[in-house]
Amino acid sequence: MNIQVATQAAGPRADTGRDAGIGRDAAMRRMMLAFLVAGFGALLVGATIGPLQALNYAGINAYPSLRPLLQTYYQGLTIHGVLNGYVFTFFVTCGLLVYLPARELGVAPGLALWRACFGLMAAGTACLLYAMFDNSSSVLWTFYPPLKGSPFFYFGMTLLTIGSTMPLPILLAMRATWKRARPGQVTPLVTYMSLVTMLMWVMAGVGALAELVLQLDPWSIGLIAAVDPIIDRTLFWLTGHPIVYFWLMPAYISWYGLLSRQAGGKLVSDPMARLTFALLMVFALPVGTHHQFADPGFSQVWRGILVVLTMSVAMPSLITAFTLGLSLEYAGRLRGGTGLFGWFRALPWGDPSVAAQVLAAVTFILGGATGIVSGSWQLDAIVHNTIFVPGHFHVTVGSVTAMTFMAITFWMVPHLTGRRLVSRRLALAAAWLWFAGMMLFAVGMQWAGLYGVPRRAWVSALPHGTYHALYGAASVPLALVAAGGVVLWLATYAFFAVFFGTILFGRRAAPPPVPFAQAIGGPAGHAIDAPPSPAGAGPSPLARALEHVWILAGVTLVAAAAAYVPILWPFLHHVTRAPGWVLW
Ligand code: HAS
Ligand code: CU
Repeated sequence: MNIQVATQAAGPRADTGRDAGIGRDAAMRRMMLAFLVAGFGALLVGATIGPLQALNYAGINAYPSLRPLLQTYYQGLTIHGVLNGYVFTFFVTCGLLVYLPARELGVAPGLALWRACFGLMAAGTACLLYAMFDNSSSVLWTFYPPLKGSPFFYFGMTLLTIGSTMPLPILLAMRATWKRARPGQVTPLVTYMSLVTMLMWVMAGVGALAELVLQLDPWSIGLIAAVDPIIDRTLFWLTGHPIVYFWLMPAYISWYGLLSRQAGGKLVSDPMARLTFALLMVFALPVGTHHQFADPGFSQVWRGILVVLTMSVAMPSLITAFTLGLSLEYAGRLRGGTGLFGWFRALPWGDPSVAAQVLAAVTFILGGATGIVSGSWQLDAIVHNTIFVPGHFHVTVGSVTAMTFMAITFWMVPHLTGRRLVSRRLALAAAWLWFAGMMLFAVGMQWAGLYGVPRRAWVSALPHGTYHALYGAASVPLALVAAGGVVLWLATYAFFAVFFGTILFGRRAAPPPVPFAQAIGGPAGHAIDAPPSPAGAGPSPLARALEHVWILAGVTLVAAAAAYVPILWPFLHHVTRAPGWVLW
């Protein structure tokens, strides 16, 4: 049963003082902290391995000295991709997308389901860790068959994925409770964005879950002898493209829902934030096959359509660039910034949470541009399977998502634990080092990709002469990659010193409230930590129209079916049966 809980320890809606409410409030904080610790614990391991891959590209082979912990570059790369891409992001997101709406609505989440979500994901992670560290499953984060890992890998991945969908029913129940008390009102912004994100993810997850449950799980335990690599790749990308928005949208929730307040201003448009989320959901699912431009088996016409659809999915991010840019400008001008760029300098750069998020947004200009390059079929032919692609995704998930999540911890850990940040300066250093390291690393990779340096290649294991003959022309960009990797190592440890230092040793202080932003022109109750005010302006017609999330979900499913049935149908009529390969 949902009950009203205290929404902010030090916020305007004070605790009712009821014991049950206080107990539940403490339980919520503990759970949220557990999600953060599990997620960031995964990042600590994953990010520690990352720079080894950067050194690999500069011709430095650190792997032989890491035996028996790591046997190969491919084992390290699998651990890096799985822990950072899935485990880190899923734990943090499944915490935030329950906790923030619960605070915003003032409604307690279903704790049993939230714990089950944590438990399933933790069990999945344990299986994955076992499978990856025993060197049985160096199948990389995409786990493409016919590469064959151990059953622990595929069952672990299945549990992790199922667990990650569980916030949806929790959110639906909280929203229903809130709406029952306020018939006809639109869902507050942060809850709306969280709900659309989870709806998108649950629909998208069907692809990978079908691949795992119908093919890879039974194959791994010998129930079926062979699988179809092309069908499985297609099912993977049905989830594998939307997953990038499952990484991006939680960061956008913070940018739209919190950052304008943290920066000292207001969100300039609540309906634009809703529109962005609705469009991301509708366009995310149909475009997965843009990862398969180089694969055989589907028509040229479809490839052309995919380019158009991919450019469409970039549109909501362009809306975000303008809405966020204007919100930041508004904050900067309120803080006294003048002139063309004075507002940018006037932002509260001394606040590590603001600095990390603004820097993350700056990296996304490069990340978005390289995404648009990859989304064009002709240009993708040049960069596909080169290190241009990891260059692209380190200035998206590696910066936007990772830095925004770090930024959130800078206010959230004090909020959850009642402990002050151990060092603002170290937190700021972590943000700037991460930004500098990621930019060096990504620019180097994108530049080297244009020379044709392949991704996912243990190039440092080649004899020196061969390495130089093949990649000598790209030595300058590859040196940037290595330098970026080393700077990222420093950033990682600066961040973790702050994160764990605050949890363990931070000085006691009054916990800060959740910095929910207020929207300009929106009703007072929109996206702020106050109950809706009857005197406020009514929600915009756009916000009202977008309130019909089930219709939007229906449109998404129809669009996804229209894009996937014509591609999958011929594959289903020409099934290839591949036995498993173990190449490591
Ligand atoms: Fe991507 C490959 C296309 C976005 C992640 N992508 C990947 C892979 C990953 C990934 C992990 O079409 C590799 C998968 C693998 O292992 O093979 N991607 C796109 C497009 C977008 C895009 C069109 N990707 C992302 C995001 C990711 C992500 C987001 C993670 C979070 N991507 C592709 C394609 C491939 C691909 C192909 C396959 C390539 C291949 O050959 O294999 C778009 O959504 C991007 C739109 C973004 C923008 C930027 C907006 C900018 C903003 C910041 C504004 C800044 C402000 C600050 C306001 C248009 C919002 C103020 C600052 C001032 C200076 C004033
Ligand atoms: Cu994609």
